[in-house]
Amino acid sequence: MLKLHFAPNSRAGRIVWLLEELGLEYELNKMAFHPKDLKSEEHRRRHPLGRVPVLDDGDVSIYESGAIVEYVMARYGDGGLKPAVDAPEFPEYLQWFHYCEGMVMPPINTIMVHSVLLPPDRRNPETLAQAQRLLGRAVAPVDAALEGREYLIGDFSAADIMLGHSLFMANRLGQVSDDLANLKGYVKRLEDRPAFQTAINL
Ligand SMILES: N[C@@H](CCC(=O)N[C@@H](CS)C(=O)NCC(=O)O)C(=O)O
Repeated sequence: MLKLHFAPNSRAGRIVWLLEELGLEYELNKMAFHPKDLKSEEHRRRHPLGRVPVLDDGDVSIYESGAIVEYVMARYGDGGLKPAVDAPEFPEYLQWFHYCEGMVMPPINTIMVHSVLLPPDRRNPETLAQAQRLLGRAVAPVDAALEGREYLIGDFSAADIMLGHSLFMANRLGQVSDDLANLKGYVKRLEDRPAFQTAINL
């Protein structure tokens, strides 16, 4: 059985969300989002940086949320949540799938570090403001792409699990302006999905 190494309020939620959307069975190793669990010797054997998510599948152990999503879909997805390679939506699917870790998560990480994780005396307001500007610029094209669409490529896909999860996090951090009405509505639609609710409430 698939075993997911998980911590709440992390990218590991993407994998729970995916597994729930696909109706797959899995076992959960729920750790605290705390160095005592994530930086333990046991977890560092699974992930050298002591991060989540990590997925075990028999002899396979794999980390990087995007890679895990691709792995699960390829081995167990039965062709779901992804357009066919020759479908017109395929390039855009790839673009938004990778835009998540490539363009949106880097400023979110910096915002987290300089507004939540570091003790107040070590936070840098200039670094924070620069990351907020970068994130604002990164999410604007997503808002434009969502004009007249329910999901990123029309139908719900794994690109929504990747990028949608980041946009949910950005919104929760108060970083999605009310002017971005398409994005606000999109995050709400994602939040209404039962599989998303399961992932976020673990
Ligand atoms: N690019 C990696 C990022 C993994 C990552 O940084 N995970 C965070 C949680 S969202 C983590 O484990 N942080 C713990 C730490 O930095 O100590 C992925 O997509 O899986």
